[in-house]
Amino acid sequence: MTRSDFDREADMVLSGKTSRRAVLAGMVAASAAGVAVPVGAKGRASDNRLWYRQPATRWEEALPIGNGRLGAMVFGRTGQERLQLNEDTLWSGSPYTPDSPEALAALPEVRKLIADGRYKEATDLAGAKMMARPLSQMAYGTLGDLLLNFDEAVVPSQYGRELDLETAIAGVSYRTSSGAIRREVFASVPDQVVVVRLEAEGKRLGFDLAYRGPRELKYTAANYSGSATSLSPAHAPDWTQREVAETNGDDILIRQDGPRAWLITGRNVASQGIPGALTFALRIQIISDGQVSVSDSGFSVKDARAATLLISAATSYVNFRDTSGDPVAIVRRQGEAALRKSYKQLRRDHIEDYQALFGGFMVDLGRGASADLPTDQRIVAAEGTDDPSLAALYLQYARYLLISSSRPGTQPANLQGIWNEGTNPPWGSKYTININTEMNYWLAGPSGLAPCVEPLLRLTEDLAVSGAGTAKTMYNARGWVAHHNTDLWRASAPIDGPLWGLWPCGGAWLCNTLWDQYDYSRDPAVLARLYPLMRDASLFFLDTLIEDPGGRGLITSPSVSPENTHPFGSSVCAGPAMDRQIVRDLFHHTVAAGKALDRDAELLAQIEATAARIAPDRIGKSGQFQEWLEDWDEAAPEPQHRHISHLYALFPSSQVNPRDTPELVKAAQVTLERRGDLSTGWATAWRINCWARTGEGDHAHLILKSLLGPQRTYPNMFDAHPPFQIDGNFGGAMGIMEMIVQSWGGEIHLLPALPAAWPSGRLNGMRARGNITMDIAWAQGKLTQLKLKGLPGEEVRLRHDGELQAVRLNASGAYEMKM
Ligand code: FUC
Repeated sequence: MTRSDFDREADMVLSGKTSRRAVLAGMVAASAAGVAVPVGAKGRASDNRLWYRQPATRWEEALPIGNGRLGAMVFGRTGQERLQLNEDTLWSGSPYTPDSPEALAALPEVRKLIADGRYKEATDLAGAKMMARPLSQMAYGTLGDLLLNFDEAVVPSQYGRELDLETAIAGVSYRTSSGAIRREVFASVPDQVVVVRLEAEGKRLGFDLAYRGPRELKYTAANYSGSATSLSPAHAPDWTQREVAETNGDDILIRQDGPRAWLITGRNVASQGIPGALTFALRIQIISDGQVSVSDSGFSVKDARAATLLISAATSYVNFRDTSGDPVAIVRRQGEAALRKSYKQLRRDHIEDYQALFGGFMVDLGRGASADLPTDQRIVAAEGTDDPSLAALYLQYARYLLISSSRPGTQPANLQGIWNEGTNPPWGSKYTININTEMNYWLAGPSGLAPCVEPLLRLTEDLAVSGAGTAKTMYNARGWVAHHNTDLWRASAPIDGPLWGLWPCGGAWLCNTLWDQYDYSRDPAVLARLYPLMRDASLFFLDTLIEDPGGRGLITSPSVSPENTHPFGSSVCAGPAMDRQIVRDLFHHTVAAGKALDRDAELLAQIEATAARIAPDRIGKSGQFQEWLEDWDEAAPEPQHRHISHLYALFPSSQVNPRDTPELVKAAQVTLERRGDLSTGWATAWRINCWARTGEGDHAHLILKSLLGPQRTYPNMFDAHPPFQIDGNFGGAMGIMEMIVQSWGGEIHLLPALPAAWPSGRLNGMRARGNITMDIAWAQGKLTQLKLKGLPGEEVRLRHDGELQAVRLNASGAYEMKM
């Protein structure tokens, strides 16, 4: 781009014909009035935005942007702007195989100790012989901070900061004595760069750029002490006790890379004795009408009316066994390619790409009194007052977060999506697959984000490779297995200790999650990739399920009911309810998929026969849904434990449902009552979904209110476990949809758990299983409109107010219900 191109563009600003002066003036006036900020927006601001009247002081106030791979937290500060950066493959360590070679020999004895009721001894033996070596997995780390130190210390007025979910752009605007300032930041998928745009009216911009590497960002538990929480110590995050991992970011080198770019390179670090093997590169390119000076030691812009920073980043990660990539070549290529586009073009291409996913889905649950308050104030008010449009915003924000953290070709959303400030994040910011990773993807199919699931499918394909080794080494079994956690290197052995790790169903639950997602889109290409994963996961259970000595059917052993201690001083047991439910689903899905593809008939028959022999669910003496094969629930030491693993059958599965198994639903309600409504963020979200499945909309809504309040939602609307964990955002969003529409058992359930707090509303673009898109509206609690789109001629079964109705889509695949 030539200098004159740039000048012209600087005058045009963002939305086309509007002059920069007019846009800035309008924005500042609007933000002062506490209303619309979006550039180019006409009329009232969209409700799809987060906005604030002050800069972020702490990380949980900063606003996340991301393109699935690159993430940034934008603080919106006025003297020194901070952009905290992430790249989704910057983890510690290198390819490793932690499977214990001593596990197999110990397996029969561990099983026998369990069968004899000697649980503590079984735990000790498994702890000594079966656990991963090393005992912990690798951690996801930060890429460091970019700091923009502005020349002038200003006292800003008319300050506004926002995240526009319609465009996926974070904006900051304020006025100084010499004019208006505007910044925009977004992460582009088509151009693979984070773009920062700065504009000034009246005055000239000047700033220095500084980089703060990961090592300086090492933080400890103390950083979280301010988190609002009423959790009991038993629920407090256990990561605080862990040793602080070594930091990423050794050997940082900063140098000039051409006349207007800076190149920063470094290496990841060793962790738990696994050496580091990744190199990373971060490149910052500047385009400005001002004076730019770049050297090995400094980077500054003076006297500019506008400036654009193009930030590219990469590591040498190729896949979980290959770290031979060339990140410097990648960031140069991406940075130079982006340079060929004008700012306006980069922005337009970004918005077009983003809206292809975000658009077409609309939710309106009504507008309450707090709807026009800044987002942080609405969160504070949410626990006490109904704010239906905050619930709608929460749902759209979750969609935004998934689009921004999980795109075809990237890593899946981890415990923090892709946003992580430190080098010792809670639980390593890994993939915890005994609930958290699965929860991240529940909303994808229903809310029209099927393409965002691809990274989870690819991770599972990797795990089927590493997990085949684990199955052979630890269990001498065919197929593949993954336990309760995995990382960038797809480690699949049990970690942390038997209490948490000795659980063989992580891979199977991933398969079930992928099947459910497939069932929304029915994309044959996904089915072809998924079937072999499910089949081989099934093979593992064909080889390892054992007959319950009490004659109740087939069970897993050893296992745990995730992370919950039974009355015998351990969690280690045989045949917990969740395992039986997960394996039953896995077997049924495998058979359905294999038949659809006309594959492996003999094996499928064996799987089907084995499925029928799995020990059934049981109701205990208090009328509760039994968590274990034995009726231990009453005596378990943590009756309000956050995991509700045995209710997997109710949600996300539909093995237990009000139509077919009302007695078990009643038992599930007894269990939900005993467990209590409040828990960690994700566990609160799971409870909402379960209550919605039982048809208790008001109860689900009551819990939702606590999720939306300041105990469970940070000012930037990130879910608080606490600390920040993204699963609650995704799971809570799913819970909101489940109250309005459910899709299970071959039927679409309309308004199955509508809370009184949302008497009127509309949801457009929601999906049901079978690739059906629907628009639904209601008023005074009654259905007023239903439109469906799907395959021409297809029959769709609708359930509403207890009545079942089969309707047929017309020749163009449409159906409209007449009220
Ligand atoms: C499981 C949960 C914790 C936390 C961690 C990441 O271990 O029990 O609450 O969410 O995953």
